[in-house]
Amino acid sequence: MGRPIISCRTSLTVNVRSIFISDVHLGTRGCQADRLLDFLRDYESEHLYLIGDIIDFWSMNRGIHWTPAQNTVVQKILRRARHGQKVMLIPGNHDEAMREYDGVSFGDILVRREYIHVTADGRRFLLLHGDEFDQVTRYHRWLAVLGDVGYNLLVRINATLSRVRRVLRRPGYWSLAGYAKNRVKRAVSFIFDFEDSVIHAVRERGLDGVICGHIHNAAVRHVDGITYVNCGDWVDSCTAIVEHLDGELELIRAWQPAAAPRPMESAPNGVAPAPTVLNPSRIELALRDREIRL
Ligand SMILES: [Mn+2]
Repeated sequence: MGRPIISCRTSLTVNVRSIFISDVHLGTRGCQADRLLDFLRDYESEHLYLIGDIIDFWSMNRGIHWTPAQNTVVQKILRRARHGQKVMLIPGNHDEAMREYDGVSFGDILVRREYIHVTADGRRFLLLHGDEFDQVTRYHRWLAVLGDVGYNLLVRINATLSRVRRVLRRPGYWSLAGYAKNRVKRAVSFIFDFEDSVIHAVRERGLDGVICGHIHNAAVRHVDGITYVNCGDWVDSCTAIVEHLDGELELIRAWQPAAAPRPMESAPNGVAPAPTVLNPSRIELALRDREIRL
């Protein structure tokens, strides 16, 4: 036994003021704990903000998928807290039980329902998970849980399809992407609706911006004087936000997927369209979007 030898990492640790991550979904098959560990190895910070859906209790009700790498993630975070980094957990909807512990510290990790972070350059950002602004999880919890089951199933089906595609080395296979593509437009409108309502709320409160998660769609956008920041996720896109020492916020993509073939709009001459690399969170959004219309 023993740890596998990790290939030599050439990158040096980057010191940043803050790290913001969300939607790690520990306890699920989809959680990309290894990539998160790589990221945490590369970035050191004074503040570490965990902005919701870190441990996925919803999914664990149906079965726990807990790997050694996921254990290490928890250990590394606890260690950071022990060594004086300011670690804060802001629960999301998948770890909503933690919301009852607003203001309580667990092993040097402070739990807050929401928090205002002041950047090095003096801007005030509201930190919150963001499900409060998702009409589905807010008003139709059972639909959200249903969508969650469907999402996990689709992710697994798609993983199998990808494997088959690789083995067969052929482009003409039935793809879930086709299924998803029809709904991309509505999924995009879901994202815009979410972002708009978050931005509206932040403006009402007289803040400079917001840093949230929940919709698995990382972004740093400036909209009419408000900075909208989303941490993305560690299930699909492997993204985080860092605040540099001067207060600048940057979106880090810890993993870039191999160049994806461009999706074709139509299938000329009866040839099946080229396979599209599928973004599972888009499916999740599409599912939710469909359910809103039920
Ligand atoms: Mn969430």
